Amino acid sequence: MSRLICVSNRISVPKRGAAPGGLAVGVLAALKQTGGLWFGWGGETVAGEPGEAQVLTRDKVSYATVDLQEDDFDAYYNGYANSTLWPLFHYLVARAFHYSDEQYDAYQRVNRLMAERLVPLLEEDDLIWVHDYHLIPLGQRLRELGVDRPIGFFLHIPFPHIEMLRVLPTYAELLQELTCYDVVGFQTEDDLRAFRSGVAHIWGEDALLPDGSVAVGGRHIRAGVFPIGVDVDGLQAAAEHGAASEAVKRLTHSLQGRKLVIGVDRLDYSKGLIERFTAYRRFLETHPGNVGHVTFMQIAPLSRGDVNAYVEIRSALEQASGSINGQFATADWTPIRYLNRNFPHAALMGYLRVAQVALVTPVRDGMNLVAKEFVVAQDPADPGVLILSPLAGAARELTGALQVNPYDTRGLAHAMQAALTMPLQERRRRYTSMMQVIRRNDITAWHRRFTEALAATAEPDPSATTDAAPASRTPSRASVRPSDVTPIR
Ligand code: ADQ
Repeated sequence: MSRLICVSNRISVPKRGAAPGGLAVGVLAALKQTGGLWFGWGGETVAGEPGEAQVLTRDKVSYATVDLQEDDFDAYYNGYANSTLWPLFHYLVARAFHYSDEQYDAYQRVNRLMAERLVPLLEEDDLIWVHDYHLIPLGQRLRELGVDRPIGFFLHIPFPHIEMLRVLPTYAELLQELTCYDVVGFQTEDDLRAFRSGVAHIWGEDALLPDGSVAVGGRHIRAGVFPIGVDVDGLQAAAEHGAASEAVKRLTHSLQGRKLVIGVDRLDYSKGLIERFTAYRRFLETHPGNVGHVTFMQIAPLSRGDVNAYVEIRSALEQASGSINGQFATADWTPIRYLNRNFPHAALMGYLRVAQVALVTPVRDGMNLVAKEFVVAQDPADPGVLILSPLAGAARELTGALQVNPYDTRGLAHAMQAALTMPLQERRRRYTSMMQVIRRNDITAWHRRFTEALAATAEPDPSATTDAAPASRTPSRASVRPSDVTPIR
């Protein structure tokens, strides 16, 4: 059986306490089931040329960490990855987009370094699975270094339609890099369609094959939808256990019988937190019977604190929560509890279980695992209600949620009232329908479907185009012919 190699920007070596994030949760769950190697940045920067990867093995999983060069890190991570690609892919160009050639060059250098440090660790039968927008060029760099194994790429965040993507000066290179993989995976059909719009823009409609794959430069690339899921049984057990913990008991005791509305998100402008706070204020204003009877707890650990847009959103949220509390609080009630902290996952699941309502209202999100985690955490006999943005990938699957546009302040306020007063029978019906799809698309289904698709590319492909060179996976760079850019940079 092939060994699975997962590659991501940042890796979570056990005990070092990595920041939480959906990608880390998903990759670790996959590797714990199959065994294999997780390769990525270990969190250290160095002044000179970074050395070889350091490998540490725990149980079935090996963790290989590389250092990054100090001078490149900021431009690669805070710059091109998180101030260019992140806002662009979330359709938030006006809010936070910035482009610089220097940052793009650093992004390319880091990808080259990662490829060079990964190659010595590879074995003959490996399947290589690259994760997320930080590492889009990695596949092409590995091919240039002679790697001939199947290489797949999964994008955890949304993929923008070509009309948004081509705001990026380097969009043609980005599409070319994606077509160097054997499998390219997205969270939803919408993302896949958007990718196909980019392929058609550069290579023409003929490059789009009916089964969703694309044919570029004589190569056949499987492009598909692989919605990420959660470990249902593990999370259910954690939620039950967490709900009985001292921490959760202290929370419920402090609520004094009030209903709990909860939000759990990394502090990120894509998560719709400002809009959510505004809607909660509107809810208290327009449904005054709830004043003093509902508590909204928003957990939002800080992330990407070196990026300006994140400093701004943090300060805006502090201001908004302070102002709402100032307007409505009484001597014995605080309307918003706003916590910038990480919690052990079991505690978090316990908090989700005791909440009556969850607000998952991103203005754009690849999937959003918290939406699925909230549903799984519920007591089936008395489940809470999920209010979900239709702009989250999860909305495609969780049709049993109350779906409201995150910018619709009045609609969100109404939904909060409807959720808090929803009859038990309707809550159970919605919960049951959502659990069915969450179970079907759980974390095991996600990595099994992806790795099977990747392994299948190691077999001879009967549907490959006739001009394909069967012995080589190496794509031809000359195949990029965008209509409105010069491909040579
Ligand atoms: P994220 O943007 O990080 O992930 P999300 O999918 O919600 O968003 O995952 C966050 C994870 O971190 C969840 O498992 C959550 O429980 C955990 N978490 C959040 N706050 C926490 C806290 N305070 N303490 C402990 N744990 C916390 C990216 C994409 C998403 C996509 C995922 C997975 O942006 O759209 O769903 O990857 O592909």
